[in-house]
Amino acid sequence: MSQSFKIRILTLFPEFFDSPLSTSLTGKAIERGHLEVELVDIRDFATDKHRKCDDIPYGGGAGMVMKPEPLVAALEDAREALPDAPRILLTPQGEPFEQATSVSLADEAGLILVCGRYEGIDERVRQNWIDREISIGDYVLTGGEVAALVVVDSVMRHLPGVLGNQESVTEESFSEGMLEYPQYTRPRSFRGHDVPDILLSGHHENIENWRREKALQRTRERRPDLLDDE
Ligand code: JET
Repeated sequence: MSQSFKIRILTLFPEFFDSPLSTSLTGKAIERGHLEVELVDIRDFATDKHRKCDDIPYGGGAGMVMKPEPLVAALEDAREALPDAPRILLTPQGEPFEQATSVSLADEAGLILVCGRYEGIDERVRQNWIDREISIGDYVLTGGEVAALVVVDSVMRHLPGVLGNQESVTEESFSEGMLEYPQYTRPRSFRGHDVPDILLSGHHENIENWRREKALQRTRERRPDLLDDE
């Protein structure tokens, strides 16, 4: 089996990750040794007695800024552990995180994910100790933790051995780059709403064509932007 993919997460709230990382497919990937997630508490790198990690902004204004010293010490420690992994800051100012981003991150020599809190991190840290900035979407979160979980969940699915055959085949199907076709399960009739007859026909070619048409129709209606290039 291929070596375990290592992700180190720098955060002020390591406990935030406990249940999401132990549950579902991510939990399985960790159990089976495909993925290793190291949670590092930035506060452990603060040297003063109050273990202070934030401070007021120069120039004034509301809120607090993450102090450089503990964060850079945590980043230096991470560099030593994962010398070739990109140091990625989760921030609304980053490049948009897309499926293609996720696929390419799975090809890196591990990841170092930095979760910002407060109004952000000191600009000098961003400029000199961060390789890349990623945004999971145009909204503001309380901190980068939820965004880091999105990245872990999505990247994990591209690691060799994580998805079973069934799930991999679904990913490669014609609907790649389009929205998914509608799914149904038993019962055949539910509170007066029936499953389309074609899905019960056993005619695989007709079913495939129907699904392709539904996926296309749904994509045209909801996300025409997905059909623009290609
Ligand atoms: C986010 C990521 O909100 C998001 O990330 C968390 C966050 C909140 C506040 C500040 C921050 O860092 C900013 C910074 O940039 C240099 O220091 C990050 C929304 N979409 N993707």
